[in-house]
Amino acid sequence: MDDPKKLAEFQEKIDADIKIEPRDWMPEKYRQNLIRQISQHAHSEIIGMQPEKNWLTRAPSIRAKKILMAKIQDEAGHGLYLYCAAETLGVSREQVLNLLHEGKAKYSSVFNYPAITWADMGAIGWLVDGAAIVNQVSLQGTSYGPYSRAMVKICMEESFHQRQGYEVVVSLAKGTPEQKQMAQDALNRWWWPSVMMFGPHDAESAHSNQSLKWKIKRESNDELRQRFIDKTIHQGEILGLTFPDPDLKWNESTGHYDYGKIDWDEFWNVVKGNGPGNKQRLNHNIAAHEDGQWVREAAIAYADKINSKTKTA
Ligand code: BYC
Repeated sequence: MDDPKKLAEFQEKIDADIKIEPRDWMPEKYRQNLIRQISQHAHSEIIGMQPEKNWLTRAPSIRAKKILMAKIQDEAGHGLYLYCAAETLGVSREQVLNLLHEGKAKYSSVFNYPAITWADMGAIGWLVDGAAIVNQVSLQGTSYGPYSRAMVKICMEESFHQRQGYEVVVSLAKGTPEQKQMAQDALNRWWWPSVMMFGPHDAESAHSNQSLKWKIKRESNDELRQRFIDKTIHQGEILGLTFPDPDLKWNESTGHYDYGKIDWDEFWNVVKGNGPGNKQRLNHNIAAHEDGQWVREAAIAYADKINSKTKTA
């Protein structure tokens, strides 16, 4: 049990929008909740590289290849940055990776879908990064200092990613009828998984109440989902693309788009490990980690060598 006085002081700091820093006192549940969310966020960035790396060798031009390469590299940076933020809470990189590899830690459901055409590179940037930005701009205001600062840097790069994807979609949508159809097909397949990225509806969201009270999250899953939908529809319609949701329509009275029912059975099925690509994604991450063992050993040996030289000097 946390000391009630300390708990009250902590809540006062949160209410006053004072950031919590690694050495500050924090309730154990706050620490655990942050470790959970930040490490899962990091896993998403790292596993999220996989659908895109699939197209590096088949990009339609050197320009497209260079841009895609830079984007994927950014995602790796985001993951490493976020693992460091999690480490400031007293957990090791090894611990969080073990939880992922044992299937106990989650990563974003959206990365378990396959990227089967070049148009998917457009849809991922436009929709998946587009959804991620909405979520991450909100998280810039999170109460934990290292997470908040990581979000500021990450959001700058994500906005480039969203444009990279939209540029691919624009060029396909304005191309031949076959190319436009590729863009439409990618939109059809990536729309709902992107809408699901925001997590369960607020009433079903296990962590939201406490996370909002502690300002780990600044807005609810449904608020962010609605913002993403509202800002994205026009971007598709202007290209003559249609969204795979017959219930999508502008609601004059709410000032938002109404949207259809989300298939939560599909969502939970994917989250529980049974989506089209879960096994492949996780196995690939485990294999890459094992292949990298010698790199980690070499880095540690090198650091030891430098340290012993500094001590003798
Ligand atoms: N997928 O109580 P809730 C990127 C889980 S990568 C899987 O609402 P919370 C990119 C949730 O974890 C950036 N699981 O949770 C990279 C919880 O289970 P646990 C991706 C999900 O945390 C490469 C349970 O459901 N962005 O942009 O309050 C290429 C109940 O949910 C999902 C982030 O990671 C899901 N979609 O709110 C391209 C954002 N949704 O942990 C692009 C950071 C929910 O109790 N994370 N669950 O076992 C967050 O903002 C929050 O964690 C969420 C969920 C809004 C996702």
